[in-house]
Amino acid sequence: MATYAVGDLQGCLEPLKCLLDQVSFDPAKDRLWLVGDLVNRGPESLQTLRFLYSIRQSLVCVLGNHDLHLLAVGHNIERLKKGDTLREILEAPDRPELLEWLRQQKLMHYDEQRNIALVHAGIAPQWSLKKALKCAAEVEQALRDDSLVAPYLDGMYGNEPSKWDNDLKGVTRLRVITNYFTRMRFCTAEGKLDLKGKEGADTAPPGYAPWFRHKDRKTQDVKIIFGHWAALEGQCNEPGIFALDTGCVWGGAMTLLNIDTGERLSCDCDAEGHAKAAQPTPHVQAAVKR
Ligand SMILES: [Mn+2]
Repeated sequence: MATYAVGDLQGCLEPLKCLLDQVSFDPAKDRLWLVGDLVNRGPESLQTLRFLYSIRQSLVCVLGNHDLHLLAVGHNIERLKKGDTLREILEAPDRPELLEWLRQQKLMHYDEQRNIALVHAGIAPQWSLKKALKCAAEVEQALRDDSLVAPYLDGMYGNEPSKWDNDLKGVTRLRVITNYFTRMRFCTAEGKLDLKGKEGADTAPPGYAPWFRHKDRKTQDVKIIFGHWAALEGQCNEPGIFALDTGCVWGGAMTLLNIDTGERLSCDCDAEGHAKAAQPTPHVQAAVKR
């Protein structure tokens, strides 16, 4: 039995299958962790979601901003945006079960035995592990609650308030939690978010830094696997922090990490997010271990 984590899929099914083939992934024995942004932008969002649903017993999955956007559109709260490739899901006969499965997923997974956390964007530097799990659970409960899901998705959009405060209430509180887990890249040491910057780790505005780089970050003793930040190109040079978004949908690659050995494989993609044709062996990158 092996456990793998894969970076943002964004509806790119070919590179995912290429990677799973390379490790002879067996859903009956192996486990696959996904950092979220399962759909959107890429060529096969519906087929990707159907494939994941078919192996759902073998998955650990956290939600990304694109997955939450799909849920908001699916609940008639938000409209499709330019560049979205989600219509095929919304018009699919199996839309109800796919979206229902999606909204049961978490914002944060923590594997106690391995001391590894899985999140889409990151964990707020001022939050302990316990605090982060508690905050994630607040959003997860709202998503699963038939009477709270619509107000949550409706209130989820927006960049303000830019900083956590224990006294925040209602959907505002849930919005800030969601922004940390699914959209964060740069923040201050106190956790004030800058949600505009999308470039590399060295492009932080003055006073800001990548969330994982703050010296007093309270989850430094926890390994963290995350996606969302394609400009990092899978590298963050921070012990115990594993960046897996390598921009498959932008002509980059999709990355798979064997969680227990630290071995990484990648599958190169073309500009449309398909696996590049000639790819006899994926690149085996340097093992990344703490
Ligand atoms: Mn994302």
